[in-house]
Amino acid sequence: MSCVSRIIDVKESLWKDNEERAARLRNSLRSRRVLMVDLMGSPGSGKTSLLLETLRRLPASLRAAVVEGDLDSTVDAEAVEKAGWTAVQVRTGGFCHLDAAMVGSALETLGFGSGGMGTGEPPFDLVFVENIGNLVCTAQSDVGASLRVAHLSRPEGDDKPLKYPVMFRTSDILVLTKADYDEVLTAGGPAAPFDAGAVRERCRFLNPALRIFETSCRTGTGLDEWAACLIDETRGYRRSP
Ligand SMILES: Nc1nc2c(ncn2[C@@H]2O[C@H](COP(=O)(O)OP(=O)(O)OP(=O)(O)O)[C@@H](O)[C@H]2O)c(=O)[nH]1
Ligand SMILES: [Mg+2]
Repeated sequence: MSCVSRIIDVKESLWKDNEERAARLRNSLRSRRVLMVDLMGSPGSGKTSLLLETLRRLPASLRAAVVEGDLDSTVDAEAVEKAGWTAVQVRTGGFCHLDAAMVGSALETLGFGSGGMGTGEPPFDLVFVENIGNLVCTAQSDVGASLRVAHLSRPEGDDKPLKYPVMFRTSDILVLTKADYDEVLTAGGPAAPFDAGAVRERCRFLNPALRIFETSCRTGTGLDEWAACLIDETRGYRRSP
């Protein structure tokens, strides 16, 4: 066997191991009626800002916690804790995405039992995982969440579904963030409006079931609607068999 095929085998087996662990984690959380949400998107797309606005809008009866993923800082976890919520930081030390084992360890720290897969009454009903800022690898790595939310900010441009289709194909929800930005400089051209219609059309082609929200943490646009959707998801999840 050549070196190259051995490398491919190892990679495939690592992905497979992760997929199996993620499926077990998802089933375990589901059986305990816990909704875990994977928040993905480029660095700076507005994940933490939207998360903080979302947490503020949750009813007090919903016990929520946050797993923060970063290469090497505790900035976002500190911001979440400062706002009064429980957060656990996973520092990947250079790894570009979270995987099910990392998230399982974080859940264990939150009190979900060994590898996040204990039994009995869970300490939280809703867990947000803010993944590493990355539009590529995070889309390919299953962390065991039942709801996958992609974030795309207007300044990133409306061509992203064309260039990074996996993220848009594999997500359940897309949030178009920073709706307060009107014009975006296009590569090699003049400033042009961000074409949300084109994004919707490109996404419909990739993933007809994708639900799309538009939000702005600056003006408040769409925040209540987005939070209401998430609250509905959690309630439905807690009722589901
Ligand atoms: N104008 C505007 N700026 C925003 C909005 N949301 C976030 N920002 C700004 O965008 C920058 C990045 O926001 P974050 O929430 O930290 O983005 P992030 O995706 O969590 O970033 P990473 O965790 O580093 O990947 C900050 O300066 C925010 O203040 C918005 O709706 N409108
Ligand atoms: Mg962040």
